[in-house]
This record gives sequence, C-alpha cells and structure tokens, in this order.
Amino acid sequence: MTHEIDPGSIESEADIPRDHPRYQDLLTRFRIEEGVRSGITHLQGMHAEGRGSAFDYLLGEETIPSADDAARAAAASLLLAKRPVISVNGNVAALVPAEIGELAAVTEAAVEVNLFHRTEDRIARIISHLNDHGVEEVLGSEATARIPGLDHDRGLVSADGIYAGDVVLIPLEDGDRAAALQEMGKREIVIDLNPLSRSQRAADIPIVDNVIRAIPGITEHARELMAAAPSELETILSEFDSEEHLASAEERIRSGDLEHA
Ligand code: PTJ
Repeated sequence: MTHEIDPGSIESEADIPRDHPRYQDLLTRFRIEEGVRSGITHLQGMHAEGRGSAFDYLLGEETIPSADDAARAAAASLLLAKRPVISVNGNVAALVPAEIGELAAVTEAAVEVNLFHRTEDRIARIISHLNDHGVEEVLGSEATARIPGLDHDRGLVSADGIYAGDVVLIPLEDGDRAAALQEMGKREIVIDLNPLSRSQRAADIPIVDNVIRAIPGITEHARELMAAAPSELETILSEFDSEEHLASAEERIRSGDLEHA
C-alpha cells in the first residue's frame, strides 16, 4: 500500500493507518492539534512538538536501551519517594492523559497541572480533560506556594503538590524551572527528546524518549517493581548512569540510523 497521507486531512485517530511508518508522529501531531483546538495546548506547543518530532525521527521513533534503563530508574525513584509528584503541561495533557493517570495510580503520585504559559482558563480545561481520562484528583488550580528564584507566573505551584514533593517528574520542562526545583533539593526526573536541553543536563534522571513511550514505560517498570524491597530499588537507582544515557542518546541522534524512518 502507499503510505502517502496528508496529516491535515486526518479527522480522527482512526484515520491514521497503524502500519504507517510514521504512525507515532502522525498520532502525536494530531493530538497536539486537537489540544490546541480545545484550548488545552498552547500554540507554542506545536513548535515544541515539531522540535521533538525531529529528534524522535533521528532516534528511529523507538525507546533506546539506555532510555529504558532510565525509565526503570525513574520507576524506582517514584516508588521510593515519600511525596512523588507528576507535573503536567499542555503538551503532556494532550498526548498522554490516561497514561498519566495510570502512572500516578501505580506510584501513588500526586498530579499537578503546571504551565509555562499560565492561564486560569487553560488550567481548568486541562484539569477537566484529565478528569475525563480517569485522573480523579488533579492539583494546580490553586497556586498556594512559590518556587524561590522564578518570576511571578512560572514560580506558582500548589503547596501540597510540587512545592512539597521530594521526587518530581517534569516532562518537557524549561531549564530555569528545572534548575530552581533542583535548588529546592528535589530529585528530578525529566522526559525530553533533546539530550542537550538544560533541563536534561540538570536532571537526576534524564529520559531521552518521546513522552508517549516514556510514560507507559515507567508505569510498566513500576508495576514490576511494586513489591521490590527498598534496597533493590536503591540499587537500581545507584546503578543508573545519567551521563552515559545522555551520551548514548546524543550519539544515536547524531549517527541517525534511519532504518525505521
Ligand atoms: O503548556 P505550557 O504552557 O506549559 O507549555 C509547554 C511547552 C512545551 C510549549 C513549553 O514548555 C515550551 O515552549 O517548551 P520548549 O522550550 O519548546 O521545549 C520543549 C522541549 O520538549 C523540546 O526540547 C522538545 O524536543 C521536547 N519535546 C517536544 N515534544 C516531545 C518532547 N520531548 C518528549 N516527548 C515529546 N512528545
């Protein structure tokens, strides 16, 4: 069959042929467009998506082995945490709403909407979108605390969520906020397809992978590790080498095996 498809003509996810070689990219584009149409995703989210898509193309749209190790370390870290928190922005909400709920349930993490381009309207829409996808309790509508060192809007967080969290999962986070959260002593798990981003460089556990694969990947590891002893989880964490993961992701992107493209 021919794989020619006009992404602009897709009206529902069912229109995307599952055997299309760029299936994940078409699905992601469609969800982001839908997110923008429904007021969940910021227009800037489309640029972010385009950038991520280029990196993912070079990764062959697959989870590289060291990213899977990172996802396992992330699962161990969330399970060990006293107050794990998952931060959700407009892109994450559009791409993986139900998957965020599953991960939160398995790791007993709080879910907080935290936006770079903050508006009360978009926060309310994202909370209701997450509720529709089975995430019952979502923080973020009340900004009751502030991350020190950040300007007004970007520093606003929930006192019971990100502010109090010891381990925070921050997919697609900006570098300044990642640095400020680290200053507060939090352990940071970052998901970003750019291995050179400042947030990835600052992360305790960087995961260079598409959020649509990484979130279910962490959940799968967390399910497997749920009954593990804390000492086993600590060992998984201490054996994970973030520098090595970032280097192998960069190498994979630069050498670009396009077999799957
Ligand atoms: O909803 P808001 O207001 O919080 O805004 C969210 C965005 C993402 C628009 C905002 O944080 C932003 O402008 O981000 P940047 O600076 O464009 O960075 C986005 C990063 O995410 C880039 O490094 C991309 O490579 C990466 N990225 C994009 N899509 C994905 C991704 N990483 C993993 N999975 C993706 N699907």
